[in-house]
Amino acid sequence: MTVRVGVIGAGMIGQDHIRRLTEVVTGAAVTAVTDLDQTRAAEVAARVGAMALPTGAELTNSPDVDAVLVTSWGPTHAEHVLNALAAGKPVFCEKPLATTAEDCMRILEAERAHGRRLVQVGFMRRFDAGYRQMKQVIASGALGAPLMVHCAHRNPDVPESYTSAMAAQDTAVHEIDVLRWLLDDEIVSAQVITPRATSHRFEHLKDPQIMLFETASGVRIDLEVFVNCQYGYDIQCETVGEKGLTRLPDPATVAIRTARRHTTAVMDDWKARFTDAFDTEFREWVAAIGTDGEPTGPSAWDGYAATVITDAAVRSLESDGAVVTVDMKPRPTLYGGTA
Ligand code: NAD
Ligand code: ISE
Repeated sequence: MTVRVGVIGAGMIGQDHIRRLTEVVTGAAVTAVTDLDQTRAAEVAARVGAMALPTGAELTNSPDVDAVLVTSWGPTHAEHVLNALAAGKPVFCEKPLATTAEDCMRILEAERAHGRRLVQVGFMRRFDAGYRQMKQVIASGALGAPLMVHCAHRNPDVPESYTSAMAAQDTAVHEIDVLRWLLDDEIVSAQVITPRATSHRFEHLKDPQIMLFETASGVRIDLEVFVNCQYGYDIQCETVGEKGLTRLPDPATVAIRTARRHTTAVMDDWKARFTDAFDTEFREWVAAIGTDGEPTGPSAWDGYAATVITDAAVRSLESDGAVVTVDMKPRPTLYGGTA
């Protein structure tokens, strides 16, 4: 069966995912596109032979759309996900699931009313080959119990519109999700401290930031978020256990020797670094919903958890580095919990 996907939001990542769904993944077709910018929607839709529709609601309710992909701005996600749930259609939502814990809860309640999963959140690192290998190593017990995780998330630069809170909400949110999954553990507290600020930033921005998280079992995580590091896009992750450690590999790029130097390239951005992960993420999503309609990737619960943990980190940043307890509700049975 071909899964007919309608896309809400034809900006940077929306266009990239449309290309992926039409050129990389088999078993899917993009049949409808909408964007606040209707000219953009029409251009993008025409490239792939899809309809351009005026609103997200019309797209979701179209009989030519089996599943919805939400790639609009974060504050609009909740409305589109709730519409898809009301229509009983699977929905893939780029991160964040919603920008408030309350909206995430509304989504969880709407999904639970169906008694099955329909929502997947776009945390693509779970589909990255390196993180998947690290997870296998940790789960095998070869390292003993994990004790500490050291991470860095560096972007070369960010626009003036990027705020200090976005370091948690937009950037660290990827580590927050992938570490909960990697360790199979929950984050219970967050603290954010700020070293001397780089001069390569807009004045309003606190950059870099050091984020410290603690999990329910006592693992300590330190994460450097440095979004104006200048030199490239660089993602580091090392988990130290009782008997050894496992480290995320750097992406493979050819070595160059010239002028008495031996070099390898550093990636430019997240698009290049996680291309394969995004491809796998969509292959698995299309295969899952094309088979039994139920996604198997990061759930609405994971989206909720990421939002409440980033909220705690932002509160810490805004209260001069206080340790903030994560206020998470009990996990419902639909998502592997007992509530
Ligand atoms: P963008 O600004 O390039 O594109 C967003 C598009 O959505 C714009 O064209 C805008 O007009 C449209 N839009 C906004 N609200 C809409 C609405 N209610 N209905 C229809 N169209 C609407 O932004 P982007 O960089 O593509 O980011 C989009 C989302 O993807 C964000 O939530 C962002 O956090 C997420 N994202 C995820 C990753 C990742 O690594 N997984 C990377 C980048 C962006
Ligand atoms: C961006 O929105 C992403 O999601 C990227 O993966 C991340 O590296 C970047 O910092 C964010 O701004």
